[in-house]
Amino acid sequence: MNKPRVAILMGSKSDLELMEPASKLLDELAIAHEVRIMSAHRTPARTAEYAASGRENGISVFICAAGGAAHLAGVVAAHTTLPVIGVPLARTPLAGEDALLATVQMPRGMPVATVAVDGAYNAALLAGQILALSDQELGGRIKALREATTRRVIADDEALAGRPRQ
Ligand code: RP5
Repeated sequence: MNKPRVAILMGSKSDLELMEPASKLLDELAIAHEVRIMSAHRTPARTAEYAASGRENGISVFICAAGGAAHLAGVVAAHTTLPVIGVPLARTPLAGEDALLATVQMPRGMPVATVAVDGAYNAALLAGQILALSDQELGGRIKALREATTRRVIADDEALAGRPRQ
């Protein structure tokens, strides 16, 4: 088995379903990854240790997802200089606005590349694009995916344009 290059972390098992598109896309792109539950608040020492040892364990990019007071991505960023992508999740009555602000408003010197609320797919794609900087074959797979996305939108448009209107 290949060693994971991307770590998908989430604050709770209850976040798993929302993060499945990330794992699925990394599988499609043949990027070895692992999915772990790490909480900034409930397992702070374990999370800090995991983040700090990421580089020596072969991780290149962290994807960190959490809802509510979403401090996971920020805490991971505080313990590594590897790139950290934050995914705010809509898990409370505030519909993700809380998690978005908690994830994106990092202090200078501690960046978290924050994607949209529930943006698991784009987080995985961005992780792939970062890895592709030094992996030409992966770059080719990402290019093919982009082309497929473009073709799908054009096909949707053509199907709609061909439909008679009242
Ligand atoms: C956050 O609190 C987690 O990331 C999750 O989105 C939310 C709720 O967690 P549970 O109470 O379902 O474990 O830390």
